[in-house]
Amino acid sequence: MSPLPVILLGGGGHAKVVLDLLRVLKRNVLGVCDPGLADQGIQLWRGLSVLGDDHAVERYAPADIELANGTGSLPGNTLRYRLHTQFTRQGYRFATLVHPSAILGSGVKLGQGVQIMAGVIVQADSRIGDNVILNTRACIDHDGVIGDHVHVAPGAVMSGDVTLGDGCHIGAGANLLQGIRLGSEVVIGIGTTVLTNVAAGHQQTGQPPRAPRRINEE
Ligand code: JB3
Repeated sequence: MSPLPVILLGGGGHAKVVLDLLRVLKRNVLGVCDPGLADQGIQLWRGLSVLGDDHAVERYAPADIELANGTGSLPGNTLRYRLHTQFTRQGYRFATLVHPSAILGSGVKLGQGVQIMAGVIVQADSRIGDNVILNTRACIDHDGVIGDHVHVAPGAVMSGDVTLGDGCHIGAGANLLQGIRLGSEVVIGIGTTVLTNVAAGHQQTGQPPRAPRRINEE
């Protein structure tokens, strides 16, 4: 059975990357819903019809289409989460998209609406929750458990057996030591190295370097 046609939600930065991915996967994209584009009277966005705001989705039965969440998730912005939960409650499904350049190990399980961008590596037995973005070149090593609505930003590295609670944001280029556990809604800043567990609702940012020492000094 050929995959269902797709409607893209959002027409900003993240949506450009999702649209490229849909096209690489040769998905039939019916159009984009974005209140911002619609309010400006824009009818065509990157070759796609602007269908209107999100109510335009309701012209299609849930069984006839899939949605692609083109809104990104940054700390403090709940739009991506709200779109996913609202439309899922209405019976719509979100396409799970994996870029052909990504590498998935054996036993990897992906939730609904997961977006795995170019160059991502997910190693054996990792589990990725619903509505997760594994952004460009992110890496989840073996036995990772990634909760729902998590965004792992470009180039971030989770060593083996890392657990991220729902709604975590892992900044670009961050590194998590093996076995680390983050509670829900944790924010890790760009480039931060995480060596200890972080409790739910906390953030860890910054990277104070240690003072320079002579090489070979004890
Ligand atoms: O850093 C990276 C690699 N990506 C970032 C991504 C994770 O988050 C990116 O650089 C941006 O910082 C951000 O991308 P996003 O979410 O696409 O943000 P922006 O470029 O500002 O576009 C948001 C779009 O959502 C705009 O076109 C808005 O008009 C649209 N929008 C706002 N409210 C909405 C709604 N779209 C829909 N469908 N429904 C809404 O209610």
